[in-house]
Amino acid sequence: MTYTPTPDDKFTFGLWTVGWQGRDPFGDATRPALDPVESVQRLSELGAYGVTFHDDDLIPFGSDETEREGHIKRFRQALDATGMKVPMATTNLFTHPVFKDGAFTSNDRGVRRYALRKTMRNIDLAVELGAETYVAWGGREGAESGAAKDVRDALSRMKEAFDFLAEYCTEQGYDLRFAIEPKPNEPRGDILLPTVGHALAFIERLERPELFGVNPEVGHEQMAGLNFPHGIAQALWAGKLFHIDLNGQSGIKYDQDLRFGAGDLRQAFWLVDLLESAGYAGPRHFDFKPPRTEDFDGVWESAAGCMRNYLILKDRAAAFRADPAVQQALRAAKLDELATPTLAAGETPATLLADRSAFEDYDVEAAAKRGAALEALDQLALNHLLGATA
Ligand code: XLS
Ligand code: MN
Ligand code: MN
Repeated sequence: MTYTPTPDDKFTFGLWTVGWQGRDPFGDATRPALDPVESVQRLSELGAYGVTFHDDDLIPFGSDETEREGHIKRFRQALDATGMKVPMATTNLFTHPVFKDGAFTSNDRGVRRYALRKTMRNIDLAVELGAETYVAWGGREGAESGAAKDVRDALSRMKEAFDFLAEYCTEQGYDLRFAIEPKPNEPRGDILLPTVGHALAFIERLERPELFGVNPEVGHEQMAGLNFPHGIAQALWAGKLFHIDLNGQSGIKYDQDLRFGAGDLRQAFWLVDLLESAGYAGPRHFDFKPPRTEDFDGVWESAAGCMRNYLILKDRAAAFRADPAVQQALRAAKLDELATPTLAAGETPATLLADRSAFEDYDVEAAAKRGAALEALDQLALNHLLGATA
């Protein structure tokens, strides 16, 4: 096994990931700006399938029309020359000071209308470049204090924005779906739609819910102490996993955006196992930040590491599933029974009430005594993850 990525693996990277200059709240940039054209070339050489972008990653904020066309032209040429794709794009609604109190939910109505226009403009470009998914991360849709945001009004404004954008895409005949990206906090003290669960519930209130899914990010759920694979499983179950942001995070702290595989390795293993066994067909998108300790060698090293770690985990997860000892342990732990409906076909409340074996004659003590056999199963998983199956 060489774990060398190819475009068939569908690995994609945001221009803002390898292009991150390392500016953080306590320190200045440690790396110069990276030309998007170079990112396309280098990522293609490393075996990636494509790149994604915020409008401002490609076209610096404030560029005039001629400059804008120039940036798009150079980018398009790089895509054509390398065969790299753009499956997703998104809007930067958080860097410019105008968005300090949010975009779609800013208290200032003029800012909200400006945010819609900025988004519509980049949707047009996304579609031109062949994107199928439009991500919406509400970076500054939130508050630091209680009275600052009427959350019910803000959710109404958020719904208004998404309903409007869906209407726009439908009118234009765009084949584009939206993926809402949850995050609990950072840069706001608290952000609206903080978890996958909140986003899934919100989507059902939209006028065209079928056009909306989620773009969960590993670290964002883990910042809230949540189990990422469980969130992904629920999104898959709901038919809403439209996109995914892969990276690494070590527990409940600031958004670390480590390379994929760093941070919680066990959750990374179960995540890859889930995506691969569920047949997730979308891009494996890395949204990470090469640490500011690194020069450009370190940047490309960490980008390559994201893909390599995914492929290693994919291999380990496949070996785990194929192992006869694991299959036996899965049966011992009754996973096949969980997949069997609790009620027989056509069973009604009356037939269950009439079934004495379900209650009156049920040996509840014997069932309570039986071990669930989950530890043996988990140790087998750990053996596979660590490559210690001998
Ligand atoms: C920030 C988000 C952001 C989105 C795209 O925390 O992860 O990078 O993925 O705007
Ligand atoms: Mn993040
Ligand atoms: Mn993200």
